[in-house]
Amino acid sequence: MTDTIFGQIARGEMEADIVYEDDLAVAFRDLNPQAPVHVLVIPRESMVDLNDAPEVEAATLGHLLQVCATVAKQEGLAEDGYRVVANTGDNGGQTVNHLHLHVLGGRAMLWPPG
Ligand code: DGP
Repeated sequence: MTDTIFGQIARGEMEADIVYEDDLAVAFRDLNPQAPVHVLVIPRESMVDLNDAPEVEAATLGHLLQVCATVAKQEGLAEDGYRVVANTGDNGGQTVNHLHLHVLGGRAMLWPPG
């Protein structure tokens, strides 16, 4: 499995502005925010992207969504709404090969995305 900067953040080897963490997941602010609130939720376990999902514990994947909801509530996004995105592969615009969910909020999102 390729090591990435997110793997280093998950192991506490790289600094990040962490807003939530537990045994399975870490959530931290995106370095290049695309919205007033932009948090990345990653599994501690290394997986490249959603293509790995069938081989991963379903509970871990479900937990990542629960962490997104926890973070959204914590950041005051729950009532007005927010967007959760998993960019996957080249066409998805993925640049870091460690599964991550973007939690974006604090403004109205456009649809369709670019
Ligand atoms: P994606 O394009 O879906 O792979 O998103 C990767 C995001 O990660 C991008 O929005 C910028 C962010 N990012 C890249 N390197 C770092 C870093 O070292 N720290 C933090 N906090 N965010 C990073």
